Amino acid sequence: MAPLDATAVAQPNIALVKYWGKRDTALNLPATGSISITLDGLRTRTRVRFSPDLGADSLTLNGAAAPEKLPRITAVLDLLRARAGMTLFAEVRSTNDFPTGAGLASSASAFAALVVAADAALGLGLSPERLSEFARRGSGSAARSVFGGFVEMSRGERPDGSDAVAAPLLAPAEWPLTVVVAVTSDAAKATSSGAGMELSRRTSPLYAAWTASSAAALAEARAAIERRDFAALADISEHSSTTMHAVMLSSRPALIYWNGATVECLHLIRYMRETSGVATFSTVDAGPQVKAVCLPENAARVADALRQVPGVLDVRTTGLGPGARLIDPLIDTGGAA
Ligand code: 2P0
Repeated sequence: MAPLDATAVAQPNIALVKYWGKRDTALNLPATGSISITLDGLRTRTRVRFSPDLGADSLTLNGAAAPEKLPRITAVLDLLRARAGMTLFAEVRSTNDFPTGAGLASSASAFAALVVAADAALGLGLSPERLSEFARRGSGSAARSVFGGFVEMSRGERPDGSDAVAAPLLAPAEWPLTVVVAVTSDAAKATSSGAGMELSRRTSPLYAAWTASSAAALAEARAAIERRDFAALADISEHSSTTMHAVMLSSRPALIYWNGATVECLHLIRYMRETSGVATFSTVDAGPQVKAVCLPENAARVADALRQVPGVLDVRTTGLGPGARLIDPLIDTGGAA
């Protein structure tokens, strides 16, 4: 008998080699692969409860009903229900202990936690690879948060998307980097990643060059990670981030996810690396927050410096964390409530 009720925790991830563009929107297949690090500390906790007493799916996010986000959740639940051969509706309760929808990849942890909890509630027992595939249907980056540490997402070649899944490269303890997140806005972004990617694919003159350069960037980053070569990883990661933002900026109309404080943080991180030899590099996603990836011994210095930048609202420091996992809600009350 399936337990029908399960709770999972997942953390966001930050791509070092970015994904920006889809080859199939219906199956949510990425145009390129990507490489990411899964964070510790920023948590999404999701309970999924299927019941014959429910007349529809429902979603509560941070204690408030979130009907606007329900269709994407229901779409993923429908896939899992079909796999399980059952039709019960579900109540989904999710909490984040970090800003939602502002460039901290809340959809990554959200769909990774959802799929892991729903898989257990339905008694499916899916493999990590299949969990990653179902998480991808909710959000491309969520496929990566199924795993911890350094993770590579494959573009995949099959039309059905069964090989567009993530796989672990290194466990967190094998290269324990630290990430300092400078929060420069807590407003939800104006253009969702999905809509932004489609705009870039249709209108940016740089889009073809961006997707064509991906395989070389992935190989370079993979080699740097294998050698634990921070300088090489810094070089390719900053280049992937700024090139993705060049694609965004060259879309029509332009996608400008940065604010003034974002730009000041980018200058500061580069200055610290080039003039003071601090091992840090920047990466920015579809939002105004800046993530400074650091060797652990440099993180406090980077955090102190970013805190001084006008417009920085908050600075959070986190290590690398594990992939999405089930918890016993009666025992594990840590992280997001
Ligand atoms: C990434 N981003 O690789 C890139 C970099 C944002 C910028 O994956 O449409 O929420 O749900 O597949 O995963 C954010 O996009 O997009 C993202 P969908 P997703 O991390």
